[in-house]
Amino acid sequence: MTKNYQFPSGFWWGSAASATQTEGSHNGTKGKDIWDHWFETEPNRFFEGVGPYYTSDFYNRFKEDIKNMKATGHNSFRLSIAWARLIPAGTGEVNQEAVDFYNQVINELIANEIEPFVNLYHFDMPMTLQEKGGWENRDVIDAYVAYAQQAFALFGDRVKTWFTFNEPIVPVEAGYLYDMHYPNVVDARRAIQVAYHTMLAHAGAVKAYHQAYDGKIGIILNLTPSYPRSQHPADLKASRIANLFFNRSFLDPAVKGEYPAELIELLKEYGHLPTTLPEDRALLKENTVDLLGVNYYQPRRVKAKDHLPNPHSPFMPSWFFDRYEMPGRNMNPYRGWEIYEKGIYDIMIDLKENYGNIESFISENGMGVQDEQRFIKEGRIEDDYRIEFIKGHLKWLHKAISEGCNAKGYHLWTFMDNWSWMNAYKNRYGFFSVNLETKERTAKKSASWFAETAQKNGFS
Ligand code: BGP
Repeated sequence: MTKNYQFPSGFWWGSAASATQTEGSHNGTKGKDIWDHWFETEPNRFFEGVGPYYTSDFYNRFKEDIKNMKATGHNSFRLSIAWARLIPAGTGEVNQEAVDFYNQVINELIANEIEPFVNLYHFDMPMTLQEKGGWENRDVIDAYVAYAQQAFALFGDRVKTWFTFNEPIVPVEAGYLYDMHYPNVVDARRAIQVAYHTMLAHAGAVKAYHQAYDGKIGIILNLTPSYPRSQHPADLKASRIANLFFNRSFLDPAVKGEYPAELIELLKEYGHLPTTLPEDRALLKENTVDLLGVNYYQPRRVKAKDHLPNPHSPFMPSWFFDRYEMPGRNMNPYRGWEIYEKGIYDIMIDLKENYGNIESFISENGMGVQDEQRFIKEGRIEDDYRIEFIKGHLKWLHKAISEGCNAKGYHLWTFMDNWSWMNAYKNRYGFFSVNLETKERTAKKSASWFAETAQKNGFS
């Protein structure tokens, strides 16, 4: 007998996107951000010569896209505002052209009964502020809060669901530990300061929002559940520390208003506590989130170190654990990420048991695939693998909800194929494919499956 997976009424069906990856139109009034700068200075570093200028052109085609969202069963959609488009110099004057653009997008979504979820920061630091040190500079916290206040004032009458940051750990890891994003620093001390300042900026924006508005504000975290190789105490410890660094370093301050004591102890022991001010503690404690977006792609499999780290090598989170290549794991061969559907359930149970069952939703989940054109039949990409991927994750989300988890929705990454940070257009994630020459959008099979699922509020 086939089981029926029916979701609670009002479940959020939709998808997510970000400004840099979709908007295009960089030649007008938008200020430069770190992506513009990095691509201009090192175009062949990661982008295959295809920079963030070359997008699906949401800037000019959002009406058509929103119509397509409606047809795909969306009742909600997450976009991000490009800080450097709204305030080109990072601080000061607001760009009226940007205000008009975001107003039109928000109004169009609402007119189509799609609730706009607006995220303020998706990896895109304005270049003027990066030149002043970016998140290493405490003044940038004030600049960010002023930007957030500006956005609330401009759009807060209609936008009732806000997010301060998408995956704030990514710029920390990729930009300050692993040399994968600009500014290409490899220095754990600086990374920790960046992470800490980002959380203060987040709390400052939450405070400003709660003081003047009655909607909800949250943060979007990419949670990667840590699974130990075995129940051996050394493996368990390795897994616990990975979880502290990669999940709890943002999850705990965002939801509980304080950092885990074990993380503080560990950083203290190695002389890596960030520079703080006495008032920071109250700011974090008093300004926790109303809801949490969970981006889930892959778990983290870890084991105890095979070899002790060289004590003279620079401090790194990887001092405390090794990655564990679990035999037989199910990999997405294109992106190199493990597909482990149950991870979504484990995250939700953790939120229920350890984080007060905070309201949450899956804010990103998706499958990047190369060369999808080879799956075309009669003019349509038959992406059954994506449908199976979504179904598999939704089943575990359904189970979590049936056990009392406070999960309110599911957003796919992403609505249409888009440009990405390190591999340009190699991996495609969308419900819609985009012809990069003509910008023509074409629905994949998953789009009609999702529309039907959203319409029935479930599947069997
Ligand atoms: C998330 C980001 C998205 C998106 C996605 C897919 O981490 O929030 O911006 O890019 O991952 O990753 P990628 O495009 O690198 O395959």
